[in-house]
Amino acid sequence: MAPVAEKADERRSGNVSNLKAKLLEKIQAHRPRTTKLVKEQGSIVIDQVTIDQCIGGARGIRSLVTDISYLDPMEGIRFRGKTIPETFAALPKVPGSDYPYVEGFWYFLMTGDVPTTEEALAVAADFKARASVPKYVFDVIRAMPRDTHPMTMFSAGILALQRESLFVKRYNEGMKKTEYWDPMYEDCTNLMAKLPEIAAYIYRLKYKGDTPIAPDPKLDLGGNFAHMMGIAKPYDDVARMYFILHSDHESGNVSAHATHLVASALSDAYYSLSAGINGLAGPLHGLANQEVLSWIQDVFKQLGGKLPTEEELKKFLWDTLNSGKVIPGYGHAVLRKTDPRYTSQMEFCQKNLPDYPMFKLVNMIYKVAPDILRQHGKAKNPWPNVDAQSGVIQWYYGLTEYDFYTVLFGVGRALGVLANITWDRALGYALERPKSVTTDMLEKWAAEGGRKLS
Ligand code: HAX
Repeated sequence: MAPVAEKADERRSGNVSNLKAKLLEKIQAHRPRTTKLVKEQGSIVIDQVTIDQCIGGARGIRSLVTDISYLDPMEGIRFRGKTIPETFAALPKVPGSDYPYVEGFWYFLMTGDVPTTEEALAVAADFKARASVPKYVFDVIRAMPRDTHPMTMFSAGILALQRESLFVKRYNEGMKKTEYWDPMYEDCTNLMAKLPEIAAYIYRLKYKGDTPIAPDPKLDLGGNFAHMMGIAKPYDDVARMYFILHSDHESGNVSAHATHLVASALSDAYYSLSAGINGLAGPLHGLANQEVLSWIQDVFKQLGGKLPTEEELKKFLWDTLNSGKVIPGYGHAVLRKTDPRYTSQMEFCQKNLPDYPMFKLVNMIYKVAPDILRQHGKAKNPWPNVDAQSGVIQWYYGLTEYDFYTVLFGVGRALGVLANITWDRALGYALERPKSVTTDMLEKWAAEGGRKLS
């Protein structure tokens, strides 16, 4: 049974879904596993750290726990144990659509259980009850100069909402640690329900002459997002696919890690997600989808709108590398094969826009870039990541303002990282505080052949 405080929150939020009760069951079943690992098996060694990992961005060090998703270098992402095709196949579909309810995916990420259609619809109803965005959020966004990057507007909009935090309210009133997950869940769900409207508002404000479109309460999250963006079908399916594909990539990537890190200080979901979104805005992370489109446009521009020959394309790729830039959309910190999120989007393109010149160019790049990156000899992974394909689909459906693409990524990424920080609170994960060392220390340990571990 949910505690009385939870019931009050449910009434306030109009929570009509069984998701929260299911989540509580899952949390209660999971807690003894974490407690046993820490109390009885905590000193068992699972990894060691080298100097290049210490200087090189902690790459590969096993020091984070999440059950929401796992990234295998050769296989790619699994959400709650399912590959991307398995996830799409298992979840209940929106009627008349090829893709599932994003709300059902949220249920799946939170609980690990595939929802029934009724359960997905109940989450959709719950989201609708929480979706209204306070006017002051739009006022904050509107107060920014119009040429502000949309990611800055998005992050500011999320941060402005922080005054709504139920976690802060309950924390200040005093609550037990075992209850922390409850207002965290409420904040995360409230935030997730509001993000699509905030994102679409920024789009219409910045690029469509300040003509926001009011939400349609009859539509699911993906359908409503397409409606508020003002883009016709099948963009609703693009939105569903895009949000699900971008949701989570285990916990070590910059946006997920930044969200988790900030939340580990018991900062609420608004502070935490805003931090994660700021990390996503970097060109080596989420902004790469914008960079891909800008690079592709340059190729077309220099050739007067024509597709390049293979030789011309090779030259463009080498020119990019020789000018000290990275090939955007290629390489990955963990993956060592073509990103299955790339493949999934490629399949969408093959079905819906097979003859689109930009899709043809992306396929040409896929044919030649891995060899060039191998010859270049630096990137450990010469294969494309999620960002190499995603902008093309957006462009095809009329979303040509490519500096907005990372905001779309951000709405999707919120699904995974908000589910993660809800579980962080449920399992009482600690304040994150790795140890740093000095260069002198590293040099001394290097000379001694390694740090002496007593
Ligand atoms: N083009 C050129 N050089 C590349 C490269 C690429 N696509 N990918 C990696 N390299 C270079 C690195 O810059 C690095 O060079 P230095 O030794 O001079 O520093 C070297 O190869 C080794 O890097 P790595 O170990 O293979 O890759 P990292 O784990 O350090 O970085 C990145 C992973 C994704 C940041 C990297 O591959 C990259 O910069 N790719 C292009 C940008 C991009 O597509 N980012 C999106 C990634 C997916 C994502 O997070 N989306 O949000």
